Amino acid sequence: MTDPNHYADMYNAYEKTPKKIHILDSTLREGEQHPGVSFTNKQRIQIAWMLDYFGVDQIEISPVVSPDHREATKTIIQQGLRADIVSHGRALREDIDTSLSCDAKWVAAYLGISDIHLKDKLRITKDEALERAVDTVTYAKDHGLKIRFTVEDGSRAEPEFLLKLCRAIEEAGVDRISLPDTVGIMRPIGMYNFVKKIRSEIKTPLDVHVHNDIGFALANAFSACDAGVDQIHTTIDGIGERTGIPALAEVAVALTYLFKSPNDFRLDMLADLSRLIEQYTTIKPYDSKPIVGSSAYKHKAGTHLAAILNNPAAYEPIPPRVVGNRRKIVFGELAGKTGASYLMSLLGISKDPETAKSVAAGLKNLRMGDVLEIPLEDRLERKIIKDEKKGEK
Ligand code: HCA
Ligand code: CU
Repeated sequence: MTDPNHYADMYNAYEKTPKKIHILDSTLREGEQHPGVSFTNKQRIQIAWMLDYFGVDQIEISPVVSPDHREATKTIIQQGLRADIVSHGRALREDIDTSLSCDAKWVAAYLGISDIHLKDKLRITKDEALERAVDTVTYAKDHGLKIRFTVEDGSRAEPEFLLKLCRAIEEAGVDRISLPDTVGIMRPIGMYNFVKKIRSEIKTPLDVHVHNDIGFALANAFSACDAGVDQIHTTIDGIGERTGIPALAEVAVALTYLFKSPNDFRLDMLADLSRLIEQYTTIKPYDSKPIVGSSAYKHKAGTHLAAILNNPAAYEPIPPRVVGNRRKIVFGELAGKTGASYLMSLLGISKDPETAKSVAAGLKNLRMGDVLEIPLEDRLERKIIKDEKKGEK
């Protein structure tokens, strides 16, 4: 049989030599802007290590928010991780100085450039903003730093001014530009047009940073990739200001399976990364959260169970083992004959179609909804476990 995803892959039309898309994880910066989230320095260091081991390309943290954060930034930079540590702050010399005091090699500077941010937040003119942007980039370059510049609220900024500013910082030697949809107002085609406009004139590598206010963040991030960005910002579980940004798990899985972007992510850490954040924040991801949610690999309806017991790929895009999650089947009023007969075989009751039917009817009569959930490994997994047990003997 061909790969069950073969025709879907055809529609997804990934390129013959797919582009490498990088991940910047901002759990330690954007993530800490989520209400109720504040990590200890020990936790920050552990999270950085785990993200690095997982395989993200850049890890963002802000040393300017508190002395504690400055300490954490310094320590994480000292660890010599494989990922770049990006020290985030405002587009001001003093924030670059703070990053320098942490021995940062990479910095990020943000400046609101939409009319509303210029007028009602920063109270500066367009010319002053331009000057500040160029000054910040020049200052960072003069100090031997790599710098990403964020045109905050860029999706709502006047396009000609946005381009003018991008040209000016490119001229000043900026290494990356982050294009954010700060208030999550874009739809995928809009994001595509926005990025395309910049891409057609600017050669500097681009990041995409998109908020999820209306639920389009993940889709917008990938539209931006189609239009030419090569790095997506994520956080574990998508935590961040308000409704957050794309979740690391969803981005990493989509890059691997839907974009075929070459990478060496350890996807099997995804469920554990989510649990770690849950433990440190007490924010539990909702059950149906893609990839890491507790229901992401549960199967319930009788027709689904019948198929899953034969071949889980019938109702799963990728196996749970790949992302560190577990498959479970739910027995109850929807289990049907196949579900009932499987349950009987598990209980050691010899099954015949008639009894299975009565058990299925009995499960309905109980009127208890879902009665029982059990983990279900696929055949390959069972074989691996068996082989491992053999090896132990
Ligand atoms: C912020 C704004 C920001 C910056 C994004 C970036 C946004 O909270 O500082 O630096 O790429 O959403 O615009 O998170
Ligand atoms: Cu943001």
